[in-house]
Amino acid sequence: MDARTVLVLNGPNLNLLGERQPEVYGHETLADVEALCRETAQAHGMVVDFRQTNHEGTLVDWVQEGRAGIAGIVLNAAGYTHTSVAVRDALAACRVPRVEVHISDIHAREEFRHFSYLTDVCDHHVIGRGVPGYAEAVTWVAEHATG
Ligand code: CA2
Repeated sequence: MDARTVLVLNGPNLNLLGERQPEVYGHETLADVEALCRETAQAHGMVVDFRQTNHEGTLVDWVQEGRAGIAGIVLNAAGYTHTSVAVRDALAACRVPRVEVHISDIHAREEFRHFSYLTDVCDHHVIGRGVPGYAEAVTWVAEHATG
C-alpha cells in the first residue's frame, strides 16, 4: 500500500451481499462493490485495496495497517459498528482520512443499529445511500488524501 491506496474494509456477513434481504441491501454482490470501488478509484488516479473479514481482530489489524502512509480508509464495519470499542480505538489511532459507510440507513432501522461506536472517530459518513455510497466514500478519500 502507498499514498495512492484507498483501503476499503468490510466487516462480518458482507460476503453474503446479494444473497438475501435485497429490500435492505439491494441485489449487488460484494464483487460488484469491489468493481465499483476500483473503477471509482482509478478515475481519480488512485488504487483500491479491497478486503472483507468476519473477524473483529482481523478488522483491527487491517485498520492498524492503514493508519498512516495511504490515501485513506473506507470502512463498513457491519455488525461491529454497533459493538466494537476495539475497532473504534484502532480508527482513533489513524492519521489518514477515515470514512464510515453503511449501505442501509442505520438510523431508520432497529434501535440497536442507531448507535455507532465509529461515527465520531471518522471524518466523513456515507449512510443509507446503497452500494453507490461506496463510490461516494472512495471519491471523498481521493479528494481529501493526505499522503
Ligand atoms: O447497512 C450496512 O451497510 C450495515 O453495515 C450492514 C450490516 C448491519 O449489521 C449494519 O447494521 C448496517 C449487515 C451486513 C450483512 O449484510 C448482509 C447482506 C445480505 C445478506 C446477509 C447479510
